[in-house]
Amino acid sequence: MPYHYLIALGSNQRHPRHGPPPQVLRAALAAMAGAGLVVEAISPIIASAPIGPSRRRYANAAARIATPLDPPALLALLQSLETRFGRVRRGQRWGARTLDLDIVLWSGGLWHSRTLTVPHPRFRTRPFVLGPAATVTPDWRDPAGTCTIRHLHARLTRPRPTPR
Ligand code: PH2
Ligand code: MG
Ligand code: MG
Repeated sequence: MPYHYLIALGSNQRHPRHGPPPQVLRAALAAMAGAGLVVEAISPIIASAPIGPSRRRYANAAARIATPLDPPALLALLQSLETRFGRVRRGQRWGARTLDLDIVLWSGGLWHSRTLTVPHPRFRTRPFVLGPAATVTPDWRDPAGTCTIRHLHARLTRPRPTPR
């Protein structure tokens, strides 16, 4: 298994069979394993306030996986799972979704192509990604900087000194 990945999972819509968002994430992790990905570590599932236009709360989690697939091949697999879980792309950015599976980091460092950028461009400022990630990949580093996940998470959650 040449590659390791950090995957962020999100859901803010119930699934007719699996049920509410936390159950969707549990079923998605089982489906990832069923598709041949080696799921090495799973974070707790958290509830988070929505960022963006959708008003429903999210369930979020993170997983560390191993696979021989390169980033575009893994993206295709994750998107097929999103579709299998009934995700409908309505063309609205950040619309409500039954399942979102994002590649956040991989062991190969930086990846950039027309359809995919790794690290995920917004992961450094998202508590709902860094919180779960800090439990499964605390020592992984941001390849575009020097910080570990643990450090990025601490920086985000540290209370700011109040300006005078
Ligand atoms: N995902 C988004 C946009 N906003 N907010 C939360 N809390 N959790 C998410 O997973 C999320 C979001 C786009 O993928
Ligand atoms: Mg996303
Ligand atoms: Mg996505």
